[in-house]
Amino acid sequence: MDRTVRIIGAPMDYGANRRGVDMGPSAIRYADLADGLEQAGAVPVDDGDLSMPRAEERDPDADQPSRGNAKFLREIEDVCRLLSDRVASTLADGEFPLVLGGDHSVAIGSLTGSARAAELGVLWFDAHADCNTPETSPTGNVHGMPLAAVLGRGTFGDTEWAPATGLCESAIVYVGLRSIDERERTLIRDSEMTAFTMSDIDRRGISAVIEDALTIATDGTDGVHVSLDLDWLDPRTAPGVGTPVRGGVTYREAHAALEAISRRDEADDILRSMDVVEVNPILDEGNETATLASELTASTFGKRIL
Ligand code: 5AB
Ligand code: MN
Ligand code: MN
Ligand code: MN
Repeated sequence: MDRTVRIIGAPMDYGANRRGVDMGPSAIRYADLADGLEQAGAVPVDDGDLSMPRAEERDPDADQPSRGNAKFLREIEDVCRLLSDRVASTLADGEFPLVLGGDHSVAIGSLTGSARAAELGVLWFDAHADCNTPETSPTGNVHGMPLAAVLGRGTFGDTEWAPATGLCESAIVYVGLRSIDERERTLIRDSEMTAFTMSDIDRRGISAVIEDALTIATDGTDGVHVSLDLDWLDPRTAPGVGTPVRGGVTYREAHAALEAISRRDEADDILRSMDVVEVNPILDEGNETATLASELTASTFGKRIL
């Protein structure tokens, strides 16, 4: 399949505790992303990076959306509006949007953009559930809120972009959760989303879990968005992340999962958009987390050992 993959850098760090994760796009590109995509049979086109507003330059008196304690929400909304348009127009041109974060708040832009013209399922690979609202968040960091934001939970319901058109709540599937805040647990239980935790992977194996996840994410949808937070992996394998949690998937399990997606995609053409987020080169060792991000992306697009 000669698929054109448009690489969109989103060096956002407003949603995490700032600094470092904004260098993710460069580090992932440096780790031979374009080569890997070519080896997977795709045609990479690099769009460069979206420009980020500098908080220091903003008018301090301009209206901040008053949504609980969500930090830098105005800056994040501005960037995500741009990103959303970029993702939507990439899809309209028949190309595949690949968003490089940046922190996970960029998913607000990629998901709203991708769901604009399709019923969308989501595979969310993460240690965390990322469904706090400004009211429930223990930190105020928006990278812990993107799913609540696009579903319009809490005060996110007052925004003009939520709930995201086309986003299919019952086709949102978490894989690999192991760190959930108390009120996220309630939100997940009361939602239509499906959550596969690390215990599910322990008991059933990654291959069985990912097959179920794919079936749920594709049920009644036109395509799937893959959101890959590198803290999904065990921190021994992916040390360059801001919020590491012990007990994540191994190198092999991660590859097995993303190769399974590419096989399903070859059969049924399910992949629609993707983001790769939370790589923090300052915390990394020898760019190994960015290298992993690059390799896992190539696997998702069909790069094989043989
Ligand atoms: B990540 C925490 N749940 O809301 C919060 O890395 C952590 O995008 C969020 O998954 C981690 O701040 C966000 C405690
Ligand atoms: Mn995340
Ligand atoms: Mn995470
Ligand atoms: Mn993180």
